[in-house]
Amino acid sequence: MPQPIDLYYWPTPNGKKVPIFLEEAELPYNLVPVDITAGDQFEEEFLKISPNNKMPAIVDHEGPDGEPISIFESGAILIYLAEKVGRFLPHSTRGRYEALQWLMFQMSSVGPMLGQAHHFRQYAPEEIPYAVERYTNEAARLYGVMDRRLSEVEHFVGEYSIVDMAVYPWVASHENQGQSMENFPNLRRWYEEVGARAAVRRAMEIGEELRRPTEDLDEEARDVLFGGKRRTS
Ligand SMILES: N[C@@H](CCC(=O)N[C@@H](CS)C(=O)NCC(=O)O)C(=O)O
Repeated sequence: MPQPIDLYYWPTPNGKKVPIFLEEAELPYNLVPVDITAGDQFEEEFLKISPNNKMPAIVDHEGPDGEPISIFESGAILIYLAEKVGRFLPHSTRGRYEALQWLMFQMSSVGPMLGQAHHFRQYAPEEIPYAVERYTNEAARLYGVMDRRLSEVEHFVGEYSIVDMAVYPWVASHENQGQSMENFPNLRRWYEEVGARAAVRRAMEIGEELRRPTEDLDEEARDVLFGGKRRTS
């Protein structure tokens, strides 16, 4: 019986990528809540695992050499887990690089830009039309890139992979980013298909009870997430 993996987690799009994998692969895990609205991400013990003060992170007590290993950055976690179980990352060299390039696209563009669109549309204390327009337009451009790709292939790299797991929770939040699935029929077809998977449905509910609705983010929480309470040392 494998030892459970510790999953340092809060229910956000980046967080949800990892339970999607764990549920798909049926790997046992312990949820360790990291309340990023209360500042848990700045705790000394957590920074040892995740020095950039962000979740998700994992500790696998049965690492590659039999010793515990900790990993931060959701893309690295997904690659690690895929290699651990030998699934959800193509085995051929060509297929592997195809997956890695789309995963990097998710990590460097889809996550950060859609995150900014959400931030300026919902969380910014004052409306900044330039920022709202810039990031909403960039989100729409990225949705277009994904829609085009998914007009050619069933999933981002043909077979269902860690790329789909990384993109799905971000697309699930499309309304917050000012996007309508009506405009992206191929992405919508993919979104509905991936969202119907039992493991994805289970994962998307993980830790939902922990979340505070946007309107409940009080001044203190906003300061921890976006303001002067963000410690760097
Ligand atoms: N590139 C990182 C981003 C992770 C990330 O942005 N996590 C956010 C929540 S979605 C977080 O923990 N924020 C806490 C903070 O910035 O203090 C990854 O994909 O793992």
